[in-house]
Amino acid sequence: MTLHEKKGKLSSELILRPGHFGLGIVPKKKKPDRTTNMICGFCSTGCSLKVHIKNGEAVNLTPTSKYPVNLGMACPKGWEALTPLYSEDRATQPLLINKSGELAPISWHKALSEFTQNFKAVQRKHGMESVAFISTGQIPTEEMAYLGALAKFGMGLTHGDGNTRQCMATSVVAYKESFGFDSPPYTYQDFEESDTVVLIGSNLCIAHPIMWQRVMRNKNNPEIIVVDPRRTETAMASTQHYAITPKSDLKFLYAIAHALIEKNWIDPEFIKNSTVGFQEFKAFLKNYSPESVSHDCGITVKNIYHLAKTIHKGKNVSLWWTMGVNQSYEGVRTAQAIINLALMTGNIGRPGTGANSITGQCNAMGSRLFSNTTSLLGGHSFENPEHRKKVASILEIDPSLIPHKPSWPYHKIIEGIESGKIKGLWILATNTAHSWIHQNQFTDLRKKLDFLVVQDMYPNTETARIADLVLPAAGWGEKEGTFINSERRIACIKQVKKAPGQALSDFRIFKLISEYWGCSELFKKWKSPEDTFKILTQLTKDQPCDITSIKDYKQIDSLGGIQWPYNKNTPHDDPQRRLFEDGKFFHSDQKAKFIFEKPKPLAEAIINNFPFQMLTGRGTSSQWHTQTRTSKSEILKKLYPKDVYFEINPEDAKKLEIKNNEWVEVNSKRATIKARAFYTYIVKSGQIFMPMHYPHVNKLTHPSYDPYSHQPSYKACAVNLRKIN
Ligand SMILES: Nc1nc2c(c(=O)[nH]1)N[C@H]1C(S)=C(S)[C@@H](COP(=O)(O)OP(=O)(O)OC[C@H]3O[C@@H](n4cnc5c(=O)[nH]c(N)nc54)[C@H](O)[C@@H]3O)O[C@H]1N2
Ligand SMILES: Nc1nc2c(c(=O)[nH]1)N[C@H]1C(S)=C(S)[C@@H](COP(=O)(O)OP(=O)(O)OC[C@H]3O[C@@H](n4cnc5c(=O)[nH]c(N)nc54)[C@H](O)[C@@H]3O)O[C@H]1N2
Ligand code: SF4
Ligand SMILES: [Mo]
Repeated sequence: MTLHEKKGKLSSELILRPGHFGLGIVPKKKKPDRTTNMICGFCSTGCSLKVHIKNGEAVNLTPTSKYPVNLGMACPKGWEALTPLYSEDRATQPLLINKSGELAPISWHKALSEFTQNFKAVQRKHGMESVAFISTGQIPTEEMAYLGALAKFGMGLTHGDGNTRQCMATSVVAYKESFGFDSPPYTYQDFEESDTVVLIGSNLCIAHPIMWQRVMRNKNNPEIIVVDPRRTETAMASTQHYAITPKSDLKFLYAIAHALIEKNWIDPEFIKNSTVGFQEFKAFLKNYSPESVSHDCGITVKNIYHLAKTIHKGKNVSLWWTMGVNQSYEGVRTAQAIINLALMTGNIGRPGTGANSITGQCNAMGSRLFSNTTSLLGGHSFENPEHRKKVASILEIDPSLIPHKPSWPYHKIIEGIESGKIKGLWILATNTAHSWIHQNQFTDLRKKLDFLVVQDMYPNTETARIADLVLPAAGWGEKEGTFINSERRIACIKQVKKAPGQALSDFRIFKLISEYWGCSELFKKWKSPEDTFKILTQLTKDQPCDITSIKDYKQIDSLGGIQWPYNKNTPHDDPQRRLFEDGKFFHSDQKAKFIFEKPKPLAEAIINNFPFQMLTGRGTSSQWHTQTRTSKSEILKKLYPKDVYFEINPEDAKKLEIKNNEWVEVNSKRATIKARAFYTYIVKSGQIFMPMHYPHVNKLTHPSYDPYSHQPSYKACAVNLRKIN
């Protein structure tokens, strides 16, 4: 089968419903003793899966039919969620680098002693801040909070960040600045209640297939508008596709705002009552008429007005964005340009509306509130003495243990390795050596570290292979806790299988580390994930994310997940709740802010030697990130191309005499790799697209970042293509 055929086949296989038992797990067809419902451990949609259990072990699963998120549906990854747990290459014992430079098995006692001795030695030699951690949006909130608290209050670390920096940091900053708190306002019901759904830099059909199903269930015959340089599967199913020039979103969105004002298609009442800064924004927009940006965006003036008119005609317009916006050198202002459109047209706080950032990983939203990295537990601030006092008092710890400054973001930690400031690194539940931008830099820098610990389900990830110490972790399905999905819904995961060999849950590993480090006293109340969850609910008191009325896991299960906030003031118990229904935001004046800035040029423009713009992102709905989990399923493997490939417009390929499926050299200023050419009109001439799931892609990407969120600009670098012979 050619790549083309494989991809074509894929779109028709995207969604599998209950009753489709083609995708099962090993072992199957056993009648279960019981079933239990839990949230899927891949994407942030947060589908509920009913796991079938026999003799205490998971034997199969089906999507939960009555859950308000997925309504009985799951995508291929969800159906195959148990398979990666049974894979033979699971990490089953701790491994330590030996004299011959090989990772060799050791006992947990030895592993924990090595962890403690080595990191303490680094701190003694290079200072307390010289050990850092890099974590994830893929472990339960309780584990995330334990890690952040252990690292900062127990081990005395200052710097730690999550892979969520690669993903959600832009939205976090955009919301904080515009609304006063990191607060995606929507509920998934909005997908069905909109009459106009605008998706910006979001390939919902591939990356969030069940959210896409919610759009498909919309009975209003909605306009579906896609703003994406590529004619993606989502764009193909849209009613209007704006194939803008990559990274011209900011100008494009300003031109839409300009047109809305020019035609008086705005909501003055909402602007007056609920926002500040509109007059300044209006003055700023004078320079961004559709005529003046049309050329740069690659969209005709007529079409820019057409989109503005469509937004005006819509009664309930929802605007959604994902990585095409966030992963940009000017992502924060772009996200805020989307927020501005919702504010000026009054499309927020009502059913079917909103300025809605879609999250990526299963618990990225838990990490946003509780990772204790750039913000203090519960969405508090490290710099604020009142916040430190409050958190210390709830945790019953000495306030002086809480650092007075937030962590460095991910790229500063990496730069810290380069400058010799970071000498010890603990990486968990993320695969930095594959997913981090400008990957060669990280692998080179690794040599500068005195001690690298990797905590993962598998000992053979690109990052685990270069570690000094590997700690074997239990995965989703082998432990308990909660995730928070994109629509702020808190839901439970359960233990439905024993972890293999000596692998332990991250929670248990943190507990053991706190004992070996000598700080277990701080965590005496953190006995189990559920005890920890109860402490975390207290930390949210009086915050916009206040969930002090959630009692326990049982209540969460019985209500079909609970969206934050949930407290004595929560107006109703409806399973679908959205924010800002009263037109009041989280800033002290209760108003949302119009925030804007002059667009900047691309960090790496295409030039003669590197004439193609390379975009990256998700390839298929059956591949997950660096593929440590999805590559374990023989079924999922059938749904995507084996070899690394790039999409190329056939006209460009023909000019370069590149044949379909041919191996080609792709080079950027940083590296040269080989990949197969995949002919498709999905990409325009002058662009190529490479999926992130293959280990080569980030050798090419250019390390540039948004200045406010520090999110890497994964979606634009300049490359050249060369025939191999
Ligand atoms: N199957 C699958 N699903 C996933 C994941 C996965 O690995 N596999 N990962 C999850 C995670 S963590 C995340 S963050 C989400 C990501 O979900 P998405 O953001 O939807 O996925 P991407 O493919 O990264 O990027 C979306 C689109 O951005 C477009 N784009 C590139 N440059 C620009 C630009 O300048 N402007 C605009 N408007 N668009 C641009 C790309 O062409 C691409 O189609 O997916 C989640 N879901
Ligand atoms: N070029 C390019 N690069 C990108 C992107 C892009 O669009 N383009 N997208 C970026 C984005 S949005 C993201 S989110 C990142 C994702 O990048 P990563 O976070 O590196 O990707 P994953 O493959 O999900 O890595 C998760 C790791 O955690 C392990 N793991 C899973 N569950 C557990 C657990 O419970 N405990 C422990 N200890 N380990 C566990 C898995 O085996 C795996 O090794 O990639 C980023 N990189
Ligand atoms: S859409 Fe996301 S949460 Fe739902 S089954 Fe697929 S991977 Fe899991
Ligand atoms: Mo992500």
